Amino acid sequence: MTAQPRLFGADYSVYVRIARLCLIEKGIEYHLVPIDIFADGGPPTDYLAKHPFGRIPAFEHHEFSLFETSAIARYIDDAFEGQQLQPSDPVHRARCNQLISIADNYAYPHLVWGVYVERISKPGRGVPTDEDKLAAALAKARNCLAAMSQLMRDGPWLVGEQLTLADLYAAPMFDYFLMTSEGAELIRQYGNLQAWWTRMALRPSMAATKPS
Ligand SMILES: N[C@@H](CCC(=O)N[C@@H](CS)C(=O)NCC(=O)O)C(=O)O
Repeated sequence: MTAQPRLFGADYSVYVRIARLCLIEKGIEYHLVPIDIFADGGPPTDYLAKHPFGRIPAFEHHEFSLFETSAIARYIDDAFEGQQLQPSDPVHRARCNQLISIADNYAYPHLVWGVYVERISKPGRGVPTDEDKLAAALAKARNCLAAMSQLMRDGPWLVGEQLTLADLYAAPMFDYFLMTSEGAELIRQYGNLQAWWTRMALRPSMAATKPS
């Protein structure tokens, strides 16, 4: 029986970083157990017992094991003391859940895979950028930022006055996206998102989880 929760994954992973941000913002000590999902030959076969879909992260706390980051993040917030990362009133909670869903379904595929991976990650591995895919992803990214900017209004955080899971979901995705010149240029068109990112990037939790 382990006292500290265990998170299985790698520091390059957006979703592992989301879970780590939740743990750090709550002030919870944890073990990061290295699992490289993209290693030659895939992850260790016994990892599939923790995550049958073979993704990262997986999470364990005492005898309880969990996969899927949205469940992990909410469990961390609900099961531990510390600052609440989910609004308690229904309107703000719904907005938080909506932004998490936007991050999962639109920001992750378009900002991270469509833009960052095509523009930076693939060329870094000697694989040419698929310019058509990049152009299509940039159009979707523009749509994503416009929607988020509109939902966020004046901030300072994505859901008003309180840092929430929505911020911790979006930030690792924006971090990769904003490494591209296209991403850096696009966010300048959305003053509230730009100010949010400046605020978010200064948090010690972001520095502590920066991919190596
Ligand atoms: N729905 C999963 C997604 C997790 C996910 O896609 N993780 C990525 C790393 S950021 C991964 O494991 N990718 C491996 C793959 O696609 O095979 C969650 O919310 O935890």
